Amino acid sequence: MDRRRFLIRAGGIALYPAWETKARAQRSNSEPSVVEAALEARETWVTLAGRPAQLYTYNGQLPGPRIEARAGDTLRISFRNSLSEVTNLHYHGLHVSPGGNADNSFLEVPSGELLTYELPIPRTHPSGMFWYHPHMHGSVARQVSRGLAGVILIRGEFDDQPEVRNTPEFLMVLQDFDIASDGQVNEPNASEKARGREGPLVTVNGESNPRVPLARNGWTRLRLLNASPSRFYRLRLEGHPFMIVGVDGGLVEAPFEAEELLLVPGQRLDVFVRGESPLGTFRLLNLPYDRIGAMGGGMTGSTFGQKTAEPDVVATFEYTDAPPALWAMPDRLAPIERLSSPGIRRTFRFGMGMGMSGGGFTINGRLFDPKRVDTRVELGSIEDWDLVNRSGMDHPFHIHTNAFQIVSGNGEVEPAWRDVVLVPAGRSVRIRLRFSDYSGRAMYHCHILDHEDLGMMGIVEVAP
Ligand SMILES: [Cu+2]
Repeated sequence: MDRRRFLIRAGGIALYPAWETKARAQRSNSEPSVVEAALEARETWVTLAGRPAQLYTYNGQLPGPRIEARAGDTLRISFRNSLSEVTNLHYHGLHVSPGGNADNSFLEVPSGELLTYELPIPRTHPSGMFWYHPHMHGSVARQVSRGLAGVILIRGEFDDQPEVRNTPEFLMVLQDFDIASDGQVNEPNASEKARGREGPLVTVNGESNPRVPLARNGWTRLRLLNASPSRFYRLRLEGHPFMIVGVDGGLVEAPFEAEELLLVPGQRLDVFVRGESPLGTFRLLNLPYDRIGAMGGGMTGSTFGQKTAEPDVVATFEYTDAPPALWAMPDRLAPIERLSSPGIRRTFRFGMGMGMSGGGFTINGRLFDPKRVDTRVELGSIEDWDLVNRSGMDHPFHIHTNAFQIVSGNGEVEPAWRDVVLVPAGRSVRIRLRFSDYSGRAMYHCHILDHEDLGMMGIVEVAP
């Protein structure tokens, strides 16, 4: 057993860095257990897209080790910070406590120190794809851009169904990097940070254009995560529509087909691909998307947000012959509760004061202040939040602890719970939130991580 396998153990589950996985069911009837994992953030030379690069990793792996658990389990994560700078962990999308040693983004782990996070996952927690990454204010973009990200899968009834369990499943963690010829990460300048840093090297699980097998006469399940600091992915798979079964941390009510997927930073998608073409290869393309709009034109020396002639190839799917396994996708998955219309409505305006007069990256005109509560809500209450973006750039909004539903404004109105929503430039999106189970303080922010670091973040306090 190598050191990595030895270090990473979980209650009944060995965690290993394989990205092909099966929705395992052996623990479906077992009692909730404690899932233990040891994570160490450290600077490491790794092979990135076939070349050496000096990155930040969890346990030397890119992305970090996959952690699997079920609703009702407790995650116990012994985290060691072996970086030469302060960091911490956020458990993106999990509905767990934002206080104590749980998903508490106010915690800081100094260089050389150890902190044990303990996250009891409610028995009612949805199954889905979540992820962990640093949330150290001011350093989030830099630390994530150097590689710090890992997947947490919560398994549930859907995964336990024999057809789903027997479907090949691939995790695809999308990260982009800007690496110099000496293998060091290039740090962006001020205007690149203002736009949100993007690296020209697009990777899936640390590889450039990996080959992914596609089962002929069967389904292939893809679990996609955008772990990039700023880059949007607009994905199309040649010759194959996607069957979307889940967004962010849960299943949709009714699976639906889409020709393209838009994945903004922080978002996850759970999709199935029907393999019924002749044997061959098909490219997963990243199509142009303009997230900066009019602003980009005023900035020199940048290709960000501009249309390019040739789309990037993110991965290449290659058919493998397999016994027929094209089961009928159910019309209905989990019913999504419709939240009743609330009495409380609030407005959150994204602001970008870019000039000499300052202003910075703000929500409702204010820069993030860790000592200030911006929004006070009641435990158990339902609220509508209007996210207003009159700036010239798209902002993906994320809130910790509680997922929300989209009411109107960006076209994504199929019933689903989400924890990231794109608020396009010049538009407003209304979301409906319920502050369930946990009192305390949590954060909401733009998930373009440079914008978050520059101040586009606020604190909500849930009163018991
Ligand atoms: Cu933003």
